[in-house]
Amino acid sequence: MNDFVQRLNRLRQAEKELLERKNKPIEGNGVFERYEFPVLTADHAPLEWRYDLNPATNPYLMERFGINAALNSGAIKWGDKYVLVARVEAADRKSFFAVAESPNGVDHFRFWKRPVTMPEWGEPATNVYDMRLTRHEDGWIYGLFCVERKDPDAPAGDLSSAVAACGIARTHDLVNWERLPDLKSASQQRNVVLHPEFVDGKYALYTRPQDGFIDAGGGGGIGWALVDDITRAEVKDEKIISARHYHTIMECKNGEGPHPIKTPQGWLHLAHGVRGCASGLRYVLYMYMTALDDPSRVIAEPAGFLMVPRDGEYIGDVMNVLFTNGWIADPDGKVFIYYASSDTRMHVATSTVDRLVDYCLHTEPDGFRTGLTVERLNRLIDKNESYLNK
Ligand code: M1P
Repeated sequence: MNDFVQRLNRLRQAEKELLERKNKPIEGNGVFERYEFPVLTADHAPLEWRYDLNPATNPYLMERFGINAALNSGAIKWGDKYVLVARVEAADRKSFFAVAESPNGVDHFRFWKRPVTMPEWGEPATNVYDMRLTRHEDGWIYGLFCVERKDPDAPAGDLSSAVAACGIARTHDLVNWERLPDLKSASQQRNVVLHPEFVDGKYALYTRPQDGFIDAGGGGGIGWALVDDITRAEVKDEKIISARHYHTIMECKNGEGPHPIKTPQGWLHLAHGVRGCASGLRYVLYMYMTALDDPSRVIAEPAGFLMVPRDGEYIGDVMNVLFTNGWIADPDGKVFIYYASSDTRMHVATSTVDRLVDYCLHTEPDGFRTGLTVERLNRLIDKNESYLNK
C-alpha cells in the first residue's frame, strides 16, 4: 500500500471515530446538563471538503481547503432528525452556512454533502453568519443572519470597519433559499430573530440596534419591532425589551439567541449578554420570559447568567465566549440547547421546558447592587433553615 492510500485510510478512520463517538451527559446544577464532547467541530467537515482525494493531482494528500471552526448554529427539528445550520468558518476567515444532522440531538452529527449556497441581495456580502431559524406560521422556514460588508465610509487605511445588517432568506427544504431584501433599519443590526407567530397580524422581530459594528453604543439592549411585510422588512418603531444595565452580565451588549419557546406560562427566551473585563469581552448565556399574550412584555428575568464558559470552553479563537442561536424543544418537553464556545466549536446541553420555566419563574431578579444580592442569599438560607429545622 502506498503512502497516499495509507494516509487516506488513517484520515477515514479518524473521521469515522469522530462521527460515531457517543456523547454522554455530565451531572449539572439541576437546570441543565452539559454533554462531555462538542457536537460539531471543524474536524466534522467531510474529507471531501478539505482534500483533493485524487493522488494524481494531490500526491501528498494535503489539505487544499482549510476549515477553521464550526460555531454559532441555528437549530430546527427536521422530521425525526435534529438539524443545525452551522456557521462554518474557512481558513480565509469567511464563514458560510452548512447543514448538519443527528439522529438524537447529542451526537452523530454529520454535515450534508454541500454547504448552503445563499443567494446574494444587494452588494455581495463579505461575510454571513449566526443564522436564526424560524418555522413561521406563514408556512415558510426563515433564516435571519448577519450580513457583514466593509464600511464604505471608513477612512483610507482602515481595513477593519464594517457594517452589520440583517439578511433574510426563506426555504422549505434548507437547500434552496429565497433571499429577501435585507432588513431596513436606522441603525446597524445583528442578532435579529423572527418570532414564530404573527403578532397583531404582523411579523415580529427581536432586534439588536447598535451604533457601530462592535459597540452597541446607544443601542439599549434587545429590541422588538413589528413589520408589515417580510418581503420588504423595515424597522420603524423599535422598543427595548431586555435592557442593558450597569454592572450586570449584559453591561456592554446583549442579543436574542434562537426564537423563544412557547409554554403555557409564557415565552421562554435564551440570549447572550456581554460585559467587559481585563481580558476582553466575556460572553455568557442568560434567560428571560415574556407574556403569552404579549411576547414583548417581560414577566421574569432571573439574575445573572444561565451558562458561562467552563474548562476547555474558555479556549478558542475568541476566548471567554459562549454564544447561542439554536435550541430545539421536543414534543415530550426535552430541550436541546446548542451553544458555541469561544467562536470555535458547538456543544449541547439538555434540559426540559418545565425545568427552564421553573428556573425563570423562581430565580429572583437582579437587584443591581450588592446589598440586595446578600438579602436574596439570606432569604434562601432562612428558607432552608426553617425547612430543615422543622
Ligand atoms: O465573538 C463573539 C461574538 O461576537 C458577536 O456577537 P455580538 O453581536 O453580540 O457582538 C458576533 O460576531 C458573534 O458571531 C460572535 O460569536
